Amino acid sequence: MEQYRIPDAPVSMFYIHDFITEEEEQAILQSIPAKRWVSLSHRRLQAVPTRLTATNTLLASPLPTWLTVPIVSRFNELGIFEGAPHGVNHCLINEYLPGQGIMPHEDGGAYHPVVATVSFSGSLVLDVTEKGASIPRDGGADANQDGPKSWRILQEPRSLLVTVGAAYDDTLHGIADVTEDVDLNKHTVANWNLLGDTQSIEASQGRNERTTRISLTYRDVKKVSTIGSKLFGKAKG
Ligand SMILES: O=C(O)CCC(=O)C(=O)O
Repeated sequence: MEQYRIPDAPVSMFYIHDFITEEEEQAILQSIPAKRWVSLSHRRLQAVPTRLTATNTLLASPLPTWLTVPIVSRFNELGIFEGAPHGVNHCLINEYLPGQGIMPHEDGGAYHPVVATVSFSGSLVLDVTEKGASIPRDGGADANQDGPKSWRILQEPRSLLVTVGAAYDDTLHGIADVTEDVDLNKHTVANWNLLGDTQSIEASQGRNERTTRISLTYRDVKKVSTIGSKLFGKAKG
């Protein structure tokens, strides 16, 4: 994974462009159930297999095949969830229209500290901000001696972003509710050198006009109850 490490970001973020092919992207998009969306104020969401309980417990049920093939075997080849007690057992599907986003937040203690996000359709900027002073200060897109540091990570369609360890524990992440990301260049985008296509951004003077973007965030929920598999039986593919 070392070659995919985002150099100026918190020490433990990785970016791989073209993690899936266009054909795989289309097949997965077409498999997302149209009727399971939950509308929130600034995006819509599906939790697979289900939402966590009030005690952050997952009622265990296998993920459907369209979510795991080919993505989870590629995670395994890269060792992304090595050390996670259950491997991948949960996936959140988020959809953002232009002008939608998600408030800065942390994913918290319900999950093993590894998140793997695969992006679909549009590109957008994920804003990552230091929570405290515990991340090594080894440079960054927005270095600031006084306040918390922040980084802009451009997520292209078909890319994978992996957040582990200190980046998981010590930063907040959010997506601005704008219709366009601006001022994108090698100085402001932490993963610029890892992007698949910088030319089109340069050609549009550092602008990324938002279109609908879908993300799949794969995780390992720490607390699992097997009552779920008894209730729901085998997952549908
Ligand atoms: O869509 C994304 O890339 C981020 C999603 C996210 O932050 C979350 O589901 O907690």
